[in-house]
Parts: sequence; structure tokens; C-alpha cells
Amino acid sequence: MRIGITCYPTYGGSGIVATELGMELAQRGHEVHFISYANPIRLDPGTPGIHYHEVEVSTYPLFQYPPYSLALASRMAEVAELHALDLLHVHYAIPHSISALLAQQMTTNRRLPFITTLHGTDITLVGTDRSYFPITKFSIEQSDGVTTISEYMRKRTVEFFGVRKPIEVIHNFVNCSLYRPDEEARSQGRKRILHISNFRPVKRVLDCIRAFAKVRNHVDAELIMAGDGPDRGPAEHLARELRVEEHVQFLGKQNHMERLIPRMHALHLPSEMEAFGLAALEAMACGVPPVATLTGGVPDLITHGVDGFMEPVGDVDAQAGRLVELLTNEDLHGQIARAARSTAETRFCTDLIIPQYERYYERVCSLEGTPRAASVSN
Ligand code: GMT
Repeated sequence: MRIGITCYPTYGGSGIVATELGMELAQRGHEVHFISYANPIRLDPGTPGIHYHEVEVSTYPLFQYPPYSLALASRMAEVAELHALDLLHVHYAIPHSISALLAQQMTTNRRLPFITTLHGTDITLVGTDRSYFPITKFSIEQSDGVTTISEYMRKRTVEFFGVRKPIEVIHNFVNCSLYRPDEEARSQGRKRILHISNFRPVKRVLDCIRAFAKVRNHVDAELIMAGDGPDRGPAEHLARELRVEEHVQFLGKQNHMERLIPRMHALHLPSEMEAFGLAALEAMACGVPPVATLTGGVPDLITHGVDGFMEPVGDVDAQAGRLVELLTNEDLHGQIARAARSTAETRFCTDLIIPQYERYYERVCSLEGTPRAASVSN
């Protein structure tokens, strides 16, 4: 098939999933066209079957806010026409699905279906904002197909927006050949706890520092903070205040997580909300046990006490306790690490999940003429 993919190209789970999906589809022989304002961060544009089309947003004195959504819609319609795209697949509802709807309406000579994948904050934060609620609901209703990445997100979207449209759950995935355990790397040096995020308030990065200070009372461990965002400064400040700064490394944005994660002994993901928790899945594939919060779609991924731990949001003592257990009890660590790897392999590896997208694309594309509000059935 010829597929147009649009996502936020910067750091963030939805862009990563969209990029990895495109790369996997290209490997399976599809022609994939990324349409965005910048080259998605993990995308290698030299990959066979991958094409990248930049959206240029011209400024003009009257435009206090340059209309990216419109420039994107024009580019989508243009690329769809030039490359005879079979469908558009947009990741993150706002504004991408509205641009796709416009591009569809601009394509008058044939049907150009579009699929929206809801990733999390597009529903839980942006969608609940009064200014964006009506347009988010409309964008879901107008999509020819809607997928989301956890059962929790499906339920929350249906309940909150009152949409009657079927929403397909297709979980996030991981390339288990690339993300794999490395016992030798892990056996060197001190015990290491990893946190990966975009350091937004929803990630509660300060809880990482607070829990780590408690862990340090029991274990000579290091904390590795990968990523960047608004709460990095406050996290650095707190590390100094709690006198653990010399044991905490802030790495900033990282491109090759598959090289970093296997060196770790545990992942700490204390988020207020996670629609899925891709970072936890990547860690699990590397045999690194996650200590996450019991929130959102995390239970779709982690079975508490089997392949990781989930503790209440904000309960830093409980989270620190789990981290200490993992760093001090080799048997427990080995058992959880093996189960985590097995969960990634048997439930979330690319070979299982990418065909679900392929089948969904086929279904949406074959529904010509069906009224949009009832276009896809489960
Ligand atoms: O919070 C992020 O890391 C970015 C955010 C996004 O929308 O780009 O991530 C969401 O999508 C990821 C990929 O599907 C999920 O794994 C994350 O759980 C989800 N983040 C939240 O719900 C906060």
C-alpha cells in the first residue's frame, strides 16, 4: 500500500510509535510517506521505501499564529495526489486529523480515507481543554478509522466524548531484535535506575529524585535521567537539595535508547498518567524491570509482581521500596527481568502488532461508500 503518515516529529511517544510503524511497514514492502514540519527524530530518510515531505509554514504580517494545520492539509493533499496514496494515518488527534479531513475534502477525484491513532494526552489533556473538546470529538467522528493504544484509552475516549464509533485497540509495540538484554553491559559498575520521558509535569520527574534519595539510604545506586523538558531544571534543583546530585546524571535527549536501556537495572516511571507507557515496554524488552504507577493503560502492559511493579501515583515510599527490592535481590530481579522480556516477545513485538495495522488499513480501505459515522466495525 501507499501510506501517508503524520506525527509530531519531536521527542514524544506518539512520534516514536508513528516513526517505528512507518519503518516497519516499509520493511514489509509498503511505500511510506512521512508528512510533517521536521524529519521525525528516529526516522532515517535514507531507508528504502521511506519518503519524507516537509511542511513549510509561511509567515505573513497578518498571521499572529501561522496556520500550520492548513499548510499541513495542503501538503497532505499534494502528496496524496502526486504519490497516489491509499490512505493517510495520523498520530495524535489535534491538529493532524483535522488537516487530514481537509486533505480528504480537497481530493475530489477519488476516496482518500484517513485513520487517527489516539495516543494519550491528545485525549486526556488537549481533548479535555474546553477550547479543543468540540474539535477533538469532531475529528474522531469524521475519521474513517480510529485506533488507540490501550483498552483504557478506548474506554476513556468513548465515555468522555460520547462517540459511538468503534475504536480499535492496537497496542504499542517494540522491536525485540533491537531492544534486547545485554547481561555483560549490566554486570559492570554500580546499580543503575533509569528514567525516560519528556519531563512534562504529567511524568512527575520530581518523584524520581525523591524516590532515588530514599533508595540511596539502602543501595549505592546511580540515577540516569534521559530526555528533556520543562521539569528538568526543577529536578536538577531537587537533586541538589536532597544532596544526591553527584549520583544523578541528566543525559538530555537521546537517540539510541536501545543502547542505553540494556545497561540499566530498573526503570522508574512515576507518571500521573500514561495511556500505555512505551518507555516501560522498551525496558521490558531489554529485561529491565519497570517500577511504574498504577494509572491509565499501564495495566495493559505490566502484570504487577510478575513482569514489573505498579504502585500508586505519588507514593514515593512504595516506589522506592520496589526499586530497592529489585536492586538488592538478585533472584527477584532475574525472575522479573525474564518475565518482562517474555511479555514483550509474546504480546508486543513488532511481528505481532504490525500485521494488526495492516489488516486494519485493508478494512478501512475496503469500506468505500460506507457512511463515515459507522465506517468500521470491530
Ligand atoms: O507523554 C509522552 O511521552 C508523549 C505522549 C505523546 O502523545 O506523544 O505519549 C503518549 O503516547 C505514547 C505512545 O503511544 C504512550 O506510550 C504514552 O503513554 C502517552 N503518554 C501519556 O499518556 C502521558
